[in-house]
Amino acid sequence: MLDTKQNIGDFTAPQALDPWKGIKRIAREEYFTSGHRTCQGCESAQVMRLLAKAAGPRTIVLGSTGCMYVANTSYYCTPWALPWMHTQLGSSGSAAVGTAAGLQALMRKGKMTKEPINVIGVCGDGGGADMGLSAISAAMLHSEYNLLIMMYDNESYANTDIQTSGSSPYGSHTSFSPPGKAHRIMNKHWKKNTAAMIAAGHPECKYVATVVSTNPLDTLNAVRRALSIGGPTFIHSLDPCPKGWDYDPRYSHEIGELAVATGIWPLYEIEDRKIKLYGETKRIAEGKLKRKPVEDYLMRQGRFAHFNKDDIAYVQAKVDAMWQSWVIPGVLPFAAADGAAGTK
Ligand SMILES: Cc1ncc(C[n+]2csc(CCOP(=O)(O)OP(=O)(O)O)c2C)c(N)n1
Ligand code: SF4
Ligand SMILES: [Mg+2]
Repeated sequence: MLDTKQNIGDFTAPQALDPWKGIKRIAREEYFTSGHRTCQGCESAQVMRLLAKAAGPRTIVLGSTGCMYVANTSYYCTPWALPWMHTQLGSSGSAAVGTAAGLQALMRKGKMTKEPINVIGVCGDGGGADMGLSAISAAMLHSEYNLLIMMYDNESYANTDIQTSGSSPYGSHTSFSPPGKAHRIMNKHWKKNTAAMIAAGHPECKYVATVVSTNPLDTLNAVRRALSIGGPTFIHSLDPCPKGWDYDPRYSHEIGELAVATGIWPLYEIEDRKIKLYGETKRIAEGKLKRKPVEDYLMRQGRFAHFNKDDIAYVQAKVDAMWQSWVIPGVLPFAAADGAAGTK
C-alpha cells in the first residue's frame, strides 16, 4: 500500500509505478535513446537508460555536470526523450527541490494541470558524494516533495579525465593518483559509504537503494519504488567505466557482477527505516553463496594493475571486515564497542 499523502497541504501524490515482475513485463518504450557519445561499454549510460525507462514519459530529469551531461548533450544532440535540464556540478539536490517546488506552485495556481510528475536529479560521484553532498542532504529533508536523486558512481571525476573522488577505491590509479616508484599506492582512502550515510542521517528520506545495472530488473524496480513511495529518495548505482577502470568495454557486465560477487558492492534497499539485502548480496549474507576473492575483481582492471600481493590482501581484509564486524554487513560500518551502553 503506497503512502500517497494526497490530501496533505500542497503535497502532490507521486505516480504509482508498480514493480515489473519479470523481464517480460518491462515496458518497451525507451526515453534515453541513441544519439549520445558515451564510451563503448559505459554502464552509466545504461543506468540512464534504465532510469528513464522505469520512470516513463511524465518525468523531468535534472543532470549535473559530468559524463552524463557532456556526452549526452554534445553538438545539439541528445538521447533524452524526456524533458532534461543541465544543472551545476554540485546542485542536483537543489535543482530537484526547486523543480518539485516549482511544479507544485504552478499546479496550485492552476497554471498547470495537476498531475504527478517525476522529478529526478542525476549526479555523478564527484557531483553527488563530494561536491553536491550538502545540496542532496538538504533535499533529503523535504518530505513535502517527491523527488529522486540518482547518483551514478563511476568512481572518479571521469569527464575531466579520471581524477580521484571520495568514491574512488583504495589504491586505484587515477590521473591524480598515478602509482610511482616512491609511492605505489597514492590514493590511500577507503571509498565513501554514501548510500548508508544518506539513509542513516536523513529521517525524512523514504527510500535508499544501491544498484548495479548488471541487474537491470532490480535497478528498474528500485527506480519505480523510489518514485512511487512519496518524499525524497536516493539511489546509488555502481557503474563500471571502461575508460577510467581500464578494461576492454566488452567486460562491463562481468565487472559489475564481480563487484557484487566479491562483496565489494553490497546490494540493499532501505524503505521507511527497514533494510533489505537483495540479490547475490542476500545469498552471501545468508551463507548460501561464498564471496569470491576480491582479487578476481581487482585484477580485471588496469587501475589496479600495480597492486602486489600485500595490496590485494589489504583490500580483502577490509572487505572481510565489512562482512564480519559491521553492524549490518557491508552497510553500517560500526561494531559494538565492549561494554558500550545498549550494544550486545
Ligand atoms: C564547480 C565546478 N568545478 C569543476 C568543474 C569541472 N568538471 C566538469 S565535469 C567534472 C567531473 C564530474 O565528476 P562526476 O560528478 O563524478 O561525474 P562523471 O564525470 O564522473 O560522470 C568536473 C570536475 C565544473 N563543471 N564545475
Ligand atoms: S569515461 Fe566512463 S562514465 Fe564517462 S562516458 Fe566513458 S565509460 Fe562512461
Ligand atoms: Mg564520476
